[in-house]
This record gives sequence, structure tokens and C-alpha cells, in this order.
Amino acid sequence: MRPRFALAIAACGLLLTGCASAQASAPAAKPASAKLGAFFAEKHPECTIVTSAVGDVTDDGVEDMVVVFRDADGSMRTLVVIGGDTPAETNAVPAPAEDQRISFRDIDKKGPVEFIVRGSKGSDIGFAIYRVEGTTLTDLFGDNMDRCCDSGALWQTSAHLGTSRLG
Ligand SMILES: [Ca+2]
Repeated sequence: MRPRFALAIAACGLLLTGCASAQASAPAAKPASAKLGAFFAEKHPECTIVTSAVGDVTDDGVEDMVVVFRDADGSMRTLVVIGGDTPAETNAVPAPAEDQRISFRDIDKKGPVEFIVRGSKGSDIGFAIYRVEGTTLTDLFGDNMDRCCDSGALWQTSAHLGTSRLG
């Protein structure tokens, strides 16, 4: 009776240990955002990331990062850092001035997944739906973005960020 009891305790301990180590190795999805965030920071030291979200928006199984950032001139923009062995990035588009939020949504039920950037400027609230095609960030639909983003001057200054791909 006694040895059996000891065996049961040992088996139980083994199970618990196994379970504990499995839990410890589970949350390991962070490196993608760290790598993509570092790529952005290195490429645009003059810009500040306001918010970002990681998801595969190019439908290749590799995580990408949607970045809302403040440019050197103080204007808000959105671009996507495309994940891969050599990261790339899309063109930048105007982003809402305040309270920016990014969410992923499969609008058309086929890849790649679309994403929504919403936000405000004062009492104006707006949003836009985007899709990445190649390295181009395409604005599919939006509402009130012209009122919650900064003025048209940003469209011109965004040209220097343009579509750029390394390698
Ligand atoms: Ca991807």
C-alpha cells in the first residue's frame, strides 16, 4: 500500500511539473512585435510609435505590425511593417489625431485580413478600413477621417516615407 501511494505522489508531481513547464513556455509570441517595432524605430528614429498591433495582414503566415505613429512634424500616420526575413514597410497614410485604436477584421471573408484604424480629433470621431496589397496600404472605406486626421499638408509630407522595401 505504501509504495503505491509514493508512486502516485511521484506521478502526480511529474504531471504538475509537466504542466507547469508547458505553461511557462506558452506565452512566447512577443518577439515578432519586438523585431518589427525595432525595425520601425531604426528606420524612423524621428518618429514615435503611438500604438501598434500585430497580425498577419499579408496572408503569408508571418506576423506584420500595424503602426500608428507621430512623425517629426507632429502629424499622426499609419503604416504597416511587413514581417519576414527582411522586413519591409508600406506607404504611410494619415491617422486620427487622438485616441487611435487598431482592430483586425476579415471584411470580405478572404485573405488577407483587413484592419480598421479609428480615432478622434476633438469631438470628431472617424475610422478607415485598410488592406495591404503587396507593399501598398490601400484605404478601402472610411468615414469622417478628413475631420479627425490632420490637414492635407500631411499627404505631401508623407511622400518621403513612400513605399520602401529593403533588400
Ligand atoms: Ca504577413
